[in-house]
Amino acid sequence: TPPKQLDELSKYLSYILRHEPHAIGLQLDTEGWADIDALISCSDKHGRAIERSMIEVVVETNNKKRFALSEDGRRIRAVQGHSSSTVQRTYPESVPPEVLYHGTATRFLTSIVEHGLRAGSRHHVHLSLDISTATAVGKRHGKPVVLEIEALKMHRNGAKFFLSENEVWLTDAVPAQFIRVL
Ligand code: HQG
Repeated sequence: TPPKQLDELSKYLSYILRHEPHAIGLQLDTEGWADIDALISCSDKHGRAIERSMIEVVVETNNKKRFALSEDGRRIRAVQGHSSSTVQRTYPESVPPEVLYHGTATRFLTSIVEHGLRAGSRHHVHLSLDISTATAVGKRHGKPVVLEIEALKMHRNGAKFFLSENEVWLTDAVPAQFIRVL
């Protein structure tokens, strides 16, 4: 399968498994799992032919490890990034490093400095371990700017942090006092 086709399938899976399973009449459980046979047949009914082997290749080769298969290989889920309200994934709580980074666009700065970081339509604020990843995330929204977050200090103040299987740090919100614009 050509890389472009895999990339396209990855985007489709992100859309369905994070945001709009109902667009194809697919059911996710609260932990975000979808039955792969159901995903294939729902997709088929909506004009998209997917082979199981292609799904497996996407799960394995995806650059950000966005998807995971269940141990029995029958189910698939997005690892993070959900906005769908049926999904209420739980993540292991972790103690964050001293600082984490958040990439955003300059046009959001005024609001972020005033209100702090909010999860918006997703379930969590997403934070990165390094500046280059954060810069790439910020570019998706416009002229990128990176924010340094005093994660450990937040944690000591009672904020919970979660680490997803693909190394994305998640927290509910970041108050403005813990944010420094780089
Ligand atoms: C901004 C990608 C104004 C926030 C990435 C961001 C990530 C505010 C945007 C994952 C705000 C939300 C998530 C406030 C936050 N006022 N703007 N108070 N608080 N914002 O896409 O973090 O490649 O929902 O800065 O790698 O950009 O898809 O979140 O710019 O891990 O796997 O509101 O998505 O992963 O945008 O990206 P998003 P995000 P994938």
